[in-house]
Formats: sequence, C-alpha cells, structure tokens
Amino acid sequence: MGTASLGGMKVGVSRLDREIDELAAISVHPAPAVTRVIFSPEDLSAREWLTVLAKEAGFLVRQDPVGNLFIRWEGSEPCLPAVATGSHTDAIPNAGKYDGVVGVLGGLEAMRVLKEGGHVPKRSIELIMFTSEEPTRFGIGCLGSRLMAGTTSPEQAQALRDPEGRSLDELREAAGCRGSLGAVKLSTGAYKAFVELHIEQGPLLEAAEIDIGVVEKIAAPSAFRLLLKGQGGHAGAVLMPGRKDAFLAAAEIALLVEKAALESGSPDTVGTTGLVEVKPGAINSIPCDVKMEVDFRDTNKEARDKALARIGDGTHAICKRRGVTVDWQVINQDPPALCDPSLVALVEAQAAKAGCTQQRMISRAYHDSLFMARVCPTVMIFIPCYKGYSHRPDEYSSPEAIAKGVTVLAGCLKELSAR
Ligand code: HGY
Ligand code: MN
Ligand code: MN
Ligand code: MN
Repeated sequence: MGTASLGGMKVGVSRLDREIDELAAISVHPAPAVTRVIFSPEDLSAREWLTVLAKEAGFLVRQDPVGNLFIRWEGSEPCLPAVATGSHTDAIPNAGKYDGVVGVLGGLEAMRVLKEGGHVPKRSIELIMFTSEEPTRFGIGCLGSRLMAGTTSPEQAQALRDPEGRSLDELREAAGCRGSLGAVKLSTGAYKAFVELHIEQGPLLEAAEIDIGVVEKIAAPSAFRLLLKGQGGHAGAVLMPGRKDAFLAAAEIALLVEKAALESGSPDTVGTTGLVEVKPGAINSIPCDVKMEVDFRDTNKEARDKALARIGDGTHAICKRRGVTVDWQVINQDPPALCDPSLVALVEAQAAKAGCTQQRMISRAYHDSLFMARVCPTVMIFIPCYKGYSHRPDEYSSPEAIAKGVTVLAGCLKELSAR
C-alpha cells in the first residue's frame, strides 16, 4: 500500500485504511452508505470504538458535557496551551465514510506515527472528535464547536429539539454526557493552534491533480426554517381560485432561493432547499402545513445577506398573494472564517517538505474549524476526493491521498508541539 514519508516517519496507510473501514461499518445503513447520527446507538458505539483505539495508543481520553471527545497526548510541559487537531465522525443519512473521519482517524494516525517515530511533544497534542457537526439531529451544524467557541449559549442549545421532540439534555444524558453545558466553553488561549484535515468535498484538487489544499477561508453558512400555513381542503371540491396551498407557496419560495443565489452577483452564493415536509401529505388533500429548511452560503457575508434579504421580501410577497402565513425562523447566520496566515505558511512548508503538490483554496463546506477559528489560530488541510463527491455513499479518497494529508498534518503537529 502507498506510503508517504516525512523525515523518516512513514504513514503506513494499511492500518488507517482498515480503521476507516471498521468505523464505516458502525452505521445504521449497510455499506457503502454510512449513517451515524449524533447520540444514536451507532454514534455511541463509534465513540467507544475510538476510545479503545486511543487508549491502545497510550493517549488519555475525556468527554465534555455535550459529547466532544478529547484524545490527549500529554506534552513535557502540560500547562502550555495544547496544539489541537480533529474533526467529526457523525454522518448524515446515506453519507460516505470519509467526511470528518479522515480528520479524526487521520489525526490519530498522525499522533501515533509521531509517537512511534520518537517525537516528544513539549506542548500537549489533543485530537478532538467534535460532537454533532452535522445538522441532522438538532437542525444546526457544529453544535459541539459552537458551544466550545461560545457562539451558541447553553440556553440556546437546551432549547433545541430533535425531530421526535427530544431535548439535547435528554439525549446527551442518555449518552452518558454529564455536567453543565456551561463547562463546554473554552477558556481564552486554551489552544495554541487548531489544524483540521478534511476531504475537499469539491472537485478542484482531483481535477488539478493537486495533493494538498491549503485552506485560507471557510465560507459563511446560514440556514433558516419556514413554517407555512395554508387552508388545506378537499382536492376535488375546492376549486383552484379559492385555494391557499402551502406547498405551492413553498415551491415558489424554493425557486426564489435558487434565483437569489444565481443573481447575487457573487459566484460563491449557494442556496439549497434540502428539507420539505408537507402535511397532511395525502394525494387528495390540499397541503395546509409545510415545513421547509433552507441552507444558504457564500464566502462573502455581504453578498449572502443581501440575497437573504431578497428572499425574505419575496417570501412575504408570495405568502400574501397566496393567503398563506409564514413563520420565518433563523437557524444560524454565521460570518466566514479566515485561517491564520502563519499556519497557512506552516502547512505549505510541510506539504513541500513531504514532496506534495499544493494550492491555496476556500472551503465551501463548513467545518468545526469555522468556530475554532473564533478561539484560536486555525487552518485546514484538504485532500482530494473522487469527483468531489461527498454526503453520498460513493464518497472516496484514496489511501495514498489520505497518507499525504496525514503526513502533512503530522509535520504540522510535530512543529507546533515542539515549541
Ligand atoms: O454542510 C456542511 O458543510 C458540512 O459538511 N456539515
Ligand atoms: Mn458533512
Ligand atoms: Mn465534514
Ligand atoms: Mn464539516
């Protein structure tokens, strides 16, 4: 199997490749799909499995009150702010096996290779498996890192409910996460740096045959929920002019989301109506209640927010014309994150040292790095993935590509933890 080397350290991919497959098997859906929703039985099994692996490598493991998992390699000066790396292992329904996992298992591999290579860190190195990076359960992404960064308050988090109406407290306690959510927030200067390894989830690196993407900026995500209420009625008896059809209002709004993204003036604006629930959901009953959730992003916050305002105005006009009421709920509206220039330079230097080709780029997906950048210098390392596919079972990144990413990450962690 392919290897990548860094100063004699060999990232042997067979161990990591095997572990990626082992973790992928912990899923509610059969391979090649991976579904592992936060606080599900599969998520809890994955946490246990990872904990065993970390302890076998001789690292310490702890979990915070919201389920962020910390795998710590104590440095010779443990009181110094640690160097952190990490990502997530929760997976949306019918996803692939690399999103987030490459950053968690690749981070563990980087730490093991450094340890096996005789590195003695001055600063501790912490691998973080962030809880609830995906919005599947609670409707908002990066809940664990938002609470760590203080972007979301414990009260806001406790107000969240999952689709079955269960609260975060109920689910986290059932998962064995004890303690007050207030204790999740990081103290200032908790970490010296945070470096996240992740698949690109886009086609650029593979198309350009580049090994390493050095992320300079992470796009600004926003999401909102619309609860639309029409009049419903009998599909045969209610003639067209008198209808107040909530789904047709939703349909017009979804097309407006697309139009506002296309006409925003920024090539980076993306709008997706990814969730629509229609009630009563009967073929012969006019839709009276619709819940729709929209994901809207851009690397440029002003362009995004201007387009969002256009969608807001248009939504109210559509609903007024159709006699439908709308409850507009903001889920999140975050600024973009800039990665730390000195860490960008470090990744570039390590990529060169490892003999990798590289290019600077923007992350269009959001990541826990978006929030870690609020509390410490942060950078992301991207590796290519097959046709840029992600959030689908045929998501793929080769062992060789992963080894190069892990090698560059290991070089960064070695450098950052040495001084
Ligand atoms: O949606 C995202 O950008 C991330 O992959 N959860
Ligand atoms: Mn994802
Ligand atoms: Mn991810
Ligand atoms: Mn992410």
